[in-house]
Formats: sequence, C-alpha cells, structure tokens
Amino acid sequence: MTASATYTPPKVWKWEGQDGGAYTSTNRPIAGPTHEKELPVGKHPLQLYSLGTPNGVKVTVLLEELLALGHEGAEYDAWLIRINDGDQFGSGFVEINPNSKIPALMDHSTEPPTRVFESGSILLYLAEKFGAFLPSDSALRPECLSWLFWQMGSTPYLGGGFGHFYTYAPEMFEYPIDRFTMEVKRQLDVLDRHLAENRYMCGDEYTIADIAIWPWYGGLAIFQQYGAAEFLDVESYTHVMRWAKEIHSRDSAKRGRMVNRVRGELHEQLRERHDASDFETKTQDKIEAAE
Ligand SMILES: N[C@@H](CCC(=O)N[C@@H](CS)C(=O)NCC(=O)O)C(=O)O
Repeated sequence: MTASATYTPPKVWKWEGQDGGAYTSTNRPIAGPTHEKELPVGKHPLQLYSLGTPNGVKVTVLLEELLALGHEGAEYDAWLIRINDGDQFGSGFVEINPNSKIPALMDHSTEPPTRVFESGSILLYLAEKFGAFLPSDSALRPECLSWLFWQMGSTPYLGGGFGHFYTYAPEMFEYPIDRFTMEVKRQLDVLDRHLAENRYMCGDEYTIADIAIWPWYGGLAIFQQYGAAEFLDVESYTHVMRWAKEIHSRDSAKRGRMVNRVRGELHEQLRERHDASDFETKTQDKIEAAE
C-alpha cells in the first residue's frame, strides 16, 4: 500500500474529527484545558496523578522501591486520571503538566511545591531527591542516564508507532505495522545484546534505567502488552526475558504495577493508593465484594 494510493493530503490539514482509532475521543490538535477541574490533594508529601499504563507504572514502581528501602518521605497519594474520559485536560492537571499526559507529580515537601512532568524527569527527580537507584559513580551515572533517555526516545516507536497501528488503529495497515515492527525488534535486539553482558541495564546495580525500561519491554514479554508477544517473537530475546522475569519477582515491582490500574484481574487493581495498607484492603476485588 502506498500513501498516495489511499490519501492525497490537502494543502492545509484541518481537524474534522478524524478517526484516530481507540483514542479518537481524546485526541486533538490543540493544547490547554478543556474544562475547569481542581485536583485533589491528599495527606502525603508526594501527590501523583496517573494511570497504570507503562509510563505511569515506572513512577509507582520507583516509589514502592524507595518506600521498601525505608525512605518515608516517598509516601504518596496516587490519584486516578482516566485518560479515556479526558481527565488529563482538566485545568488542575494542565497546571502540573501542560502536555496533558500522565504521569504528573507534585512535591509538597518543597516551598513552593514543585511540579514534575514527563516520566523520565519524575524518575530522575525522585532518584536525586532520595539519593537512590541512580549510581553516583562517575562512569555508571552517565551510563544509567543514557539508558533512561534511550527509553524515553525509543519507546514512542513502540507505543505510539507499533502499539498504535497493531492494536488501536481503526484498520490493520501493512506499511506502518512493518515499519514499526522492524524498529521494535531492533530495539529488543539492542536490549538483548546489552543484557547478555549485564545483569541490569547499568551492570550489577538495579537503577531507574531498569525501572523505566521494564514496564514497556518487560511488558511485551510478561504482560502481553498489545497481545504481541508471539507476533514479535519476544521469547527469542532470551536475555530480555531473563531480566524482565528477575524484575517481576521484586515485590515493589508487583506493587507498583497495581497502582492506578483499571484493567485486568480485580485483585491486581489498586485504583487509588493513599496508604501502604491499601494493597491489603482496597484492591478492586475487595471493594466490589463489599458493595
Ligand atoms: N513522554 C511522556 C509520555 C506520557 C504519555 O504518553 N502518557 C499517556 C498514557 S501512557 C497519556 O497520558 N495519554 C493521554 C493523551 O494522549 O491524551 C512520559 O513519559 O511521561
């Protein structure tokens, strides 16, 4: 299929409610809020506004890891932002993230409170704030940041490219699926070769680079992200599989993955988290059983 066979672009593109597939109700070509809505603020220093997608999970895994290490200042309230309902376009959310995408964080332990958006920036902010999961060694630190930024730059081809055309587009089109499959398999091979020589992304130390990469590329392998494990032959990337399973065995990774989750098994959904005990008492299976 060629682009010219099916579509001749007009001189100037106009927004006429084009079908963007599964996200057509929220996709739009302008920024800014669509409605007034203040965000709730809970009792903890850190207020997270998010959803349990891979970008959201990065932050909740790091927060759970920090708490497991004993950093009490990492206690957080995680509020649910339903992107399919347009919550990311509420005025309060846009004040924290002018780009209208989850995750977004407010740190109320600073005066004035600090807003942080972009998941990579949130990981770096928290790692620096608590002095954890970011090597201080002058050789390892840039290695860690290189892989962190690799994830931020590479994953749009996986999510917005491959995932969109394989799962969300209104029809299956061979050209974009081929193009993005090629790139995603190349990325998996980049990871596989690196993980053949390294236990974690930066050697022996588990860092924010692993925490950033795992929900996406581990997600393909372990959580059937996009239902594409067989199509991409993810099992053949044996070192990625080994690494993904090792991280999945961590309690903090399991907990972080439950937070702000609205899909899948009910006992794995903790739609909002306001206290560590919520993992025992407020998962969706328990909430629905009590109703
Ligand atoms: N580069 C951003 C991407 C965030 C992002 O794409 N978030 C998606 C969910 S995973 C979102 O909020 N989408 C809502 C929208 O596009 O309107 C980050 O890493 O924080």
